[in-house]
Amino acid sequence: MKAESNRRIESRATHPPSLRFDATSHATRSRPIRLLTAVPICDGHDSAISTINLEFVRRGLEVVYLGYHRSVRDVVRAAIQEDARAIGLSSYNGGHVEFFSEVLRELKRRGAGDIGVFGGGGGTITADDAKLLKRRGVDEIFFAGTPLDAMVNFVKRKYATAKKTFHAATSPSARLADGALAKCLTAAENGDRLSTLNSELSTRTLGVTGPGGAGKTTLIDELALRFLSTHPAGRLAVLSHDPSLVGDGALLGDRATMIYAQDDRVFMRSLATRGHAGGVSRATARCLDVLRHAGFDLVIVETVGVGQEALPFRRDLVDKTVLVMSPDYGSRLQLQKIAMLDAADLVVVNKSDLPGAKTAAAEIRQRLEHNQRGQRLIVTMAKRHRDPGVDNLFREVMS
Ligand code: B12
Repeated sequence: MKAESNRRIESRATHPPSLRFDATSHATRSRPIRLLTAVPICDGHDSAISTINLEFVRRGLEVVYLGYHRSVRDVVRAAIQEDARAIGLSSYNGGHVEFFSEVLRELKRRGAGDIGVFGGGGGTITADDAKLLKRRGVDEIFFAGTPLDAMVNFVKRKYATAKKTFHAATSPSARLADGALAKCLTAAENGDRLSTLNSELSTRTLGVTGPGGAGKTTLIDELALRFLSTHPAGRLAVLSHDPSLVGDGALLGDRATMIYAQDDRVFMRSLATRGHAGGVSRATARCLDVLRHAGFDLVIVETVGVGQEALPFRRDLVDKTVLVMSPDYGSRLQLQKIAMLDAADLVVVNKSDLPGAKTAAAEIRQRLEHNQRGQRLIVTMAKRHRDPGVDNLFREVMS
């Protein structure tokens, strides 16, 4: 089975799918500015950037937060995949001259010199360092005492329009580079016209949903690890959602918890729901189409944290669905009300080290047996390295 699936994947790698997108930009519609923020490697000072992120979101920006202790490579890969207009770095470890400069170099090396770079770091960045960094191409350095308002105004002025716009024309025979794919996804998200060809290749799609805090992102990261190690030539995409229901801003934070998904064979994209309730975005189906046509072997869609009534995956949106629950859902009566327990193909009770996990698994198993739909229950502890429960889940997903 595994050999067969690997053969299929390798043949895709040698014959990449042909793909063409015709995106016409509706320049008049307002779209949130997307930024990527991060704290450099060997630096755990994340309190400044956390405050700044929240203000950016409150003022209508979409902020993909990569977290702290991040390498140049991770920062640049993420900014390109997310089609961010700019990277905001918060640096306190004293290595800012080297780190900011290396980010600029790596962006240019990967053909993404249009992505802006700015940042701050209290009193650790001197005025002379800031001058040097600006000469090298950094757009702005903010010093201690700068009001948040000044930073927001700078971002809205400086990054109001994308420098490089996507029109069309990816070579039909070439596998899309991250940057071109990212621009296609932006076009799909913005409702631009797309035309795709050559849809005969099949991509496995998996939908993962569940309440906030159940451990969906960690579980997906562990699935990514297993995918990468069992499919040496395979490519994985993750489409991850966070809410923007009130206002235009959104904090897209799933990358900050990902470790294994920071790999060159993984393409991750964060989507804000942009006013759409129910767990995914209006653009999810279109973005999934783009990823299917781009020839990924597996695409995992992670919803926002959802409640009892949510059924985020339309009948044909994904091939298989997983509901991730933690054992603390409340009483047995609560279980009767969770709609996804009727719809999911696989149900995972994660955090099996928590008290009550055994009872939870027994109650949920009984609930699923009552459905008589052959739904599988899997018990996991995703935070544990090499958890056998996650191994089982991976086998079920790939079967
Ligand atoms: C809070 C703090 C901590 C907290 C961090 C909590 C956290 N989770 O962030 C704790 C106590 C954990 C800590 C630990 C350490 N710290 Co400390 N810490 C500080 C401190 C006091 C304040 C930094 C801060 O958050 N300021 C609040 C922000 C909002 O204000 P600001 O810095 O002025 O930033 C403004 C602008 O620069 C701008 N800005 C900042 N970032 C960004 C990013 C973007 C995108 C934008 C637009 C703007 C922007 O926004 C602010 C607006 O006014 C500084 C000293 C100082 N006064 O700067 C030391 C300091 C940074 N720490 C220092 C050190 C040495 C350490 C430790 C190594 C100590 C140790 N031996 O363990 C550890 C390392 C921890 C780690 N894992 O990296 C040194 C760094 C020295 C250096 N680089 O040469 C400093 C300078 C203290 C000192 N004088 O020695 N630290």
